[in-house]
Amino acid sequence: MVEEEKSGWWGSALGKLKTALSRTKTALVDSIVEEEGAAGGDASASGSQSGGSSVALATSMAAGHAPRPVDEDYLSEVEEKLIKADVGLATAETLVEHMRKEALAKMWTSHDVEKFLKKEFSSMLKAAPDPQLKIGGPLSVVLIVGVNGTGKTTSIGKLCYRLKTEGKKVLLAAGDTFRAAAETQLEIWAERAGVDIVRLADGSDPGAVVFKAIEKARAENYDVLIIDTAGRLHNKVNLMAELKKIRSVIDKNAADCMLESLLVVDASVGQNGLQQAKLFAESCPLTGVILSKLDGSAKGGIVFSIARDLNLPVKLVGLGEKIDDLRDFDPPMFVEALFSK
Ligand SMILES: Nc1nc2c(ncn2[C@@H]2O[C@H](COP(=O)(O)OP(=O)(O)O)[C@@H](O)[C@H]2O)c(=O)[nH]1
Ligand SMILES: [Mg+2]
Repeated sequence: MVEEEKSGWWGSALGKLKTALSRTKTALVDSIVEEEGAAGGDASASGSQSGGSSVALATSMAAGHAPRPVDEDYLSEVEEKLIKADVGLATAETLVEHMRKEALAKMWTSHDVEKFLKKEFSSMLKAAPDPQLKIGGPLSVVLIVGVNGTGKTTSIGKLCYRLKTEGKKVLLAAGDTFRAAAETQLEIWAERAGVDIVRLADGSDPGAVVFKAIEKARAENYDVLIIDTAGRLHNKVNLMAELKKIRSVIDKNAADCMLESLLVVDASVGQNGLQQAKLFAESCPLTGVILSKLDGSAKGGIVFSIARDLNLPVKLVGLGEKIDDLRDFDPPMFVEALFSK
């Protein structure tokens, strides 16, 4: 209830966030931190020696459960489950490697694994830059890039609505001039969110659209300019060259503005999204990620590989196709939710 009040108009996305988090919790924590009954092993074989573990062991045995002892079989299951939950191969291997020595020497149980994962997940997210969206100054520019179909235009629509609700004067730039339908789609979102848009003739140079939009935003005192871009051209080289050009128009004409350069990653495509991200980051320095479609089948572990492999913060998460299906990403809350009972 209190959470609902605090969330204000975020209310409807909150339920979807909880559902997404519980799916991630199942894949990333509950399936790994199994108890003896679920694993079918023998609790007495654990002979837990470490101080914390013996207390935990006694407590859960009293409650009729026994934590599972950690052995090589358990460790390889952990690795497999982490990979299935989308944390990525390198991250899964590193986590299990860190765990192995201590776990075997100190006769860890699944309780120790749980504590270890909580600490590691939390520090991975802490190590990435600040997840808060930076909007401020006389004009903020938000550049949105990403592969076709990841959810750029939809995320822009939601973000506009959010900023408009916060009282900001928002302008959109229809920089995906590759397909007329893309510009029309953005226009529909602009109308829904009640914000203005700069659209030039179909097939115009996106650099010209961005130039025009910056000019208008300055002349008419907009607070935020959000730029949509193409996610597919005739080939990748063209696309990356176009993004570089857009970026240089921003750097030349809006160097004094606060800039967010956000990559939209579709959570449901898993680790493929990471490869895409690396490619985009080469042409266009990024400040963060919008993780879209976390409401689908995604298992959410990708949040950790984005932090660890790309050293980027997830700043916003997309939870559906509606205008208010977008939330800030809050790392401590995310980790707490994964380990809540
Ligand atoms: N379920 C769900 N669908 C989304 C989300 N974001 C975008 N979509 C859908 O994904 C499809 C592609 O989105 P679009 O914004 O056109 O992608 P773009 O090509 O990157 O601009 C559309 O059908 C959107 O409705 C999300 O967070 N959740
Ligand atoms: Mg689009």
